[in-house]
Amino acid sequence: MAFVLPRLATFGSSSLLAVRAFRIGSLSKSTCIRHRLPVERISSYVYRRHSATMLDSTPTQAPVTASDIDMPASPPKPAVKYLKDYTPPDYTISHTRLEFNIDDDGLDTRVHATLTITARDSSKPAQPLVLDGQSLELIPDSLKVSGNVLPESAFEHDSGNDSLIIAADALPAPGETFELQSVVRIRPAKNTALEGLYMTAGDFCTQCEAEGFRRMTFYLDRPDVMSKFNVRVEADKTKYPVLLSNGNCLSRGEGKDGRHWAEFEDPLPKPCYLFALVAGDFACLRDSFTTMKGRNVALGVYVKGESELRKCEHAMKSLKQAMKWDEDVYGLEYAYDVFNIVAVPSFVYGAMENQTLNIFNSKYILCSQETATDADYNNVQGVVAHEYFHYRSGNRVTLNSWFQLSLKEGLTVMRDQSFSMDMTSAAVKRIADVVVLRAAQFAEDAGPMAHPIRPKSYISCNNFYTSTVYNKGAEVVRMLKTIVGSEGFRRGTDIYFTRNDGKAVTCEDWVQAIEDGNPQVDPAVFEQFRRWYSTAGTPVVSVEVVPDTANGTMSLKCSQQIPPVAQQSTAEPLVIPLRIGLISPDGSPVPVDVGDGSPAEGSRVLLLRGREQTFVLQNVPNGSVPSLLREFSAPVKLKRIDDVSEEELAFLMANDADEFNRWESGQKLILDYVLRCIESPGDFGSLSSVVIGAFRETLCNDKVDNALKGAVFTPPVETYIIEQIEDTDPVRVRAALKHFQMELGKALETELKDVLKTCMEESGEFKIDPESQGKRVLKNVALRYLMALGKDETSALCLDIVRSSSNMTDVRAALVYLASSSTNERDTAFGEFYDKWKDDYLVVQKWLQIQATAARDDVLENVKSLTQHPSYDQTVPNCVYALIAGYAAWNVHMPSDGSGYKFLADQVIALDKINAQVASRVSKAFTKIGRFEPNRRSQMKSELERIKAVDSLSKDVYEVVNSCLKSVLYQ
Ligand code: B3K
Ligand code: ZN
Repeated sequence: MAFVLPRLATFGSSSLLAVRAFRIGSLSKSTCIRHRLPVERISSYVYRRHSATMLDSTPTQAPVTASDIDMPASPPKPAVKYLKDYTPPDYTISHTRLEFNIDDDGLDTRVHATLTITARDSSKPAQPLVLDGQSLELIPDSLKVSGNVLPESAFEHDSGNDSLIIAADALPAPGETFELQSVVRIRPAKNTALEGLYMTAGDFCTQCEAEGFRRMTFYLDRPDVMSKFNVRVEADKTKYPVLLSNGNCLSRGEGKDGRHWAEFEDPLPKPCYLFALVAGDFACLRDSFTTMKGRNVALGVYVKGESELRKCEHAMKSLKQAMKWDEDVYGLEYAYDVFNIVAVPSFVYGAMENQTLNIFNSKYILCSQETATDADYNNVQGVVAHEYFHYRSGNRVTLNSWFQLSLKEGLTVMRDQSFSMDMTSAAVKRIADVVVLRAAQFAEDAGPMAHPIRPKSYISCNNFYTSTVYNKGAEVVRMLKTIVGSEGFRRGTDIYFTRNDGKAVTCEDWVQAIEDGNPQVDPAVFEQFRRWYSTAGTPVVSVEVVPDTANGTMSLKCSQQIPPVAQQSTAEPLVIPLRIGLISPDGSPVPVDVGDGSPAEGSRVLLLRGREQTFVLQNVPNGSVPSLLREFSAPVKLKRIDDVSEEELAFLMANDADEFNRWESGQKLILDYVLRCIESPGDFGSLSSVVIGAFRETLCNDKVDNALKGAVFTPPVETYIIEQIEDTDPVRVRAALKHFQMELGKALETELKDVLKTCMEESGEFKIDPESQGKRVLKNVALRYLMALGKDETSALCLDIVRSSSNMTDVRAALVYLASSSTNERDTAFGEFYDKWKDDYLVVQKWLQIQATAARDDVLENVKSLTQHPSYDQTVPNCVYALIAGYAAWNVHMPSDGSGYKFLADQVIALDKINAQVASRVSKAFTKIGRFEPNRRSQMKSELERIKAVDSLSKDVYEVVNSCLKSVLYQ
């Protein structure tokens, strides 16, 4: 798997570029403006095949013209941006006034902008003002500097390159503040990219992160430009009665012809990616929150109609819990008077943290017992909290560039995970987060798009909203907390939030604040810790446990290796906190004594810093068993070099005080068995009595929480197993997993039936609390194993649940089990379910996803026909994620004839014309190319080449496809 990718060509000095670069279009009048463009702008216009010539030639010639250059046959390669090239902006915008005149149909919305601009460094020579702008129609003579219309010769609107360039000599001298006015026409109804201002279900809303603001007006669309905003929105009053934007509403009024307007002011400067505007017809659930200083904050959750109001109560409750938790745990109070959330059906992401006006994918707001599962309820709680927490970690303290994305996302994910651990079952939440990390992030870290949590380069920053930036980023923050302790972490966060309030900062500023809050920690630890921000790949920590019974010691001989990954062949050792414990043979905890005179009663954190390092534990009773990497204290792969027997894992499963590691030991038992089955496909052995006994004991142990039992019985997902082996045949993986479930189901049939019966009898009134949810988890896990036995009575029970259960958790689970079966009940259940829920789009999306992810040979045919179903709409991201991304994640690798890959490539090509970000997300299924056996690899390669050859492919899809193809080349 080792490969090193060459970088795309970088370019030389800016003067060289100035004389050799040319643009697509607008060549004639450009020379006076062009020669002052910054490097990053010009490089994106340059055809790569000319780069070698450019770098070799002498930078003294006269500007070239179009006729001097033979046009390349291949399309231009999108430009790469590098972290090392960051420079602050030439200009700042202290104030932004926007007026949105919204037309009824979304085909001719006018945006008037007045920007108050100053050169950032008045001692520097005047620079051209280069503004971003995409899909904007500039109204003639609307561009004015300090009230004077700019002549056409003074600016260049290059729609091919999404920019507006105003010549330096058309602007006031550096040091003088000036106003720039413009009017543009936009067409929200035609905006299928769902960035900027767009229409969803007849309403208008915005999405600006990362670079959507430029689709509404010409601007310095980068997070280190922070501005105060005043906004006026005007629209038809009947069609769009609700008008919202950031901050406080200063005034409202009625205009002519049934129109109305509202004026908003956001007093705190913010980057434009946090701008938001909504105009539509919504119902609102209102509430309020009293802050720790006694201030009243008006809260609102806006949804499509009155009937949806009861479905946002959980979201409102979660918001209030999050506001209180941030005060209690971080001492952070909300400072505005208003906080609104608007839920919309068409949204590319989960939600967006716009200042005071969050906009959400309705999937993460709406929930009711009948339509949402327990997982949905927990997701709503987590996502509402996440977006609220961004108010501080992201909004008040923001980023200086998109390379620093993990600064806000890693920290905010860590904060939302801790919040959910406090609100639900801590161990089960931690397990769920680690399952996601291992299945998604570890795979990403070993694939063609591996990158550090702070990427060094990108083509499209939208491609880097990844599991690495988010989930591994959260683990890195969590490790800092583990190293400095809870109190030290709070001292550090206090410094971070106070020192950087209102600033655009970097990951470096974050680590510095934690370091400054913790002078008791050796600064060399922080220095080394910073490497996590620039190192890709999942470290492997190998541990050999060597007991010395004569001396009563136990040596942990540790080493760390960081495997070579895309664009990184070697890496320096990292600081890895290993939380460990010891268990005596009778199951009781043993204090961990590292010989420093203060043995720890429970767990102890050891810092692995060298490539090899041995820790010697003292006063260890004979036969004690170590519990390593408790709570998953670092995002690493732990390998025990000495053999760990099934008996030892069973012992840990029963006795470890760390619930995470009880679960982990069970997972190891399952994984070892499944991997053995994969190796010997014709001859699956039976499960050992030790394994069966360990699972039986967990199932029947009254002291173990039901939700934890459910997690223990949930086998590792296929995507995780695939990462454990080379040259995988996914058909074998599925067969081995299925066999494991049949074996365990057979062995524990009586106990599982008892559990199912008890849970069904005790289900009682529907509640959302850890205990009730735990019962549902356990019940459905029992049903899963019983269903694996293929008995008619179980499929009949599943159908009965689909028909009669009043909660979606149980209904969905039963549908999932039926989906992979070949029973008559399957078709009946899916038919009846659709008929019942066809008017509820979120439930229909579940129906699509369950079919796309079923373990059956005919899934592809079914998915193809579902793309033609009246309920499937390829312009709605949730539909695509449910059906196409669902299929891509679970089934695309199954057909051995490559038909899955062909279908996926067709979908990527079609979706790219509608929404590049959605297409790019779907295309990431191809990043698994390195994992599979040669036949599948070559099928994927052909499809990737087909996608890459498509005319006007988006840079988003190009970047993914190109990385995958390069990884094949360098394998
Ligand atoms: N910040 C948004 C994600 C925006 C994605 C832009 N490509 C949601 C979040 O992480 O909170
Ligand atoms: Zn976020």
